[in-house]
Amino acid sequence: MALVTTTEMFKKALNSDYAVGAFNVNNMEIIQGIVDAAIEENAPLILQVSAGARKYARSIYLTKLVEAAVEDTGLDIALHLDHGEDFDICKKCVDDGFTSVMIDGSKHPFEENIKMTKEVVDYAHDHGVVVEAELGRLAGVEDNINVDERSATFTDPQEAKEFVERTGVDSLAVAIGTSHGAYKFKGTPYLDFERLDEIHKLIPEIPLVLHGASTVIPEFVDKCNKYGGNIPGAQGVPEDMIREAVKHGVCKVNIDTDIRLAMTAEIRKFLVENPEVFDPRKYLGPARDAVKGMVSHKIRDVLGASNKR
Ligand code: PGH
Ligand code: CA
Ligand code: ZN
Repeated sequence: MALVTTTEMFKKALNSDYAVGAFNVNNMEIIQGIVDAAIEENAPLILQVSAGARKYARSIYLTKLVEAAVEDTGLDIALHLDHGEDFDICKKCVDDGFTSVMIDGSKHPFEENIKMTKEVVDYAHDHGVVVEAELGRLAGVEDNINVDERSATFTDPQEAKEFVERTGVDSLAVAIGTSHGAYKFKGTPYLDFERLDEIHKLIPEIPLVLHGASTVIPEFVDKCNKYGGNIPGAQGVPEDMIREAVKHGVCKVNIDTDIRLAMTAEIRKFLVENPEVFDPRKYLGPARDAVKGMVSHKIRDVLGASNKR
């Protein structure tokens, strides 16, 4: 039992037909719900923490909670920094015991992205930590993509090859049409699988990462709205599209929004139905169960990662 890097997890996933779930965490109940699901499904697991989550929870609390999960359950878990924006935060996380960090230089010009990524790779590898980088920009919901804009923002396959060769990065996040949050598409969902395929064929040994991969599960959106929420028109990546992406080299699938929705739906429902209750355990407990149920479903039915530990 230990905090482990993603190296072994990705090696197995790359040569097989499943992907490892990477779930964003920022408190105890979320961590426990996810870990319980991974145990139940006997699945490999990445817990990831953003800079915002580190700030919210105060970084040491999250690290210690994840260490507690490892000690409590005997599960191998990779602890990953999500969207590190510069060398400093990546270094801090390496020094804090993270086993994997993401340097997200995707908003910078190509050469600058390479330079930043290389610097993080050098430091992280010296300390036995693996690195994810990103190339191309995730589409926002306002970017109603036409073909020209697509090639301007989506990951260019040839650039991806050059990027990986020059940085020595361990895995690569690609932009093929997903975006963060609960409003990913205005009309029909679209992902550029041809592009994904081309990238995978050019760098077959590099595990690809799909950000913005929440499905924005309608059941949870409806439940939020039914119990006083106001999130109309939310739409994510259909589950079938995630399954398709996993067939084309995607080894890590990032999920944050679906956790937020599962939790909030449950808390909203509980508080509306039990107005006399004010013990946080009474609603955070069911919220934890809801996270577990949702994550089990993802691992089993979407990522195909059950019994792949
Ligand atoms: C993600 C999560 N985290 O890095 O990419 O994306 O908003 O789709 O959960 P979602
Ligand atoms: Ca695979
Ligand atoms: Zn992301």
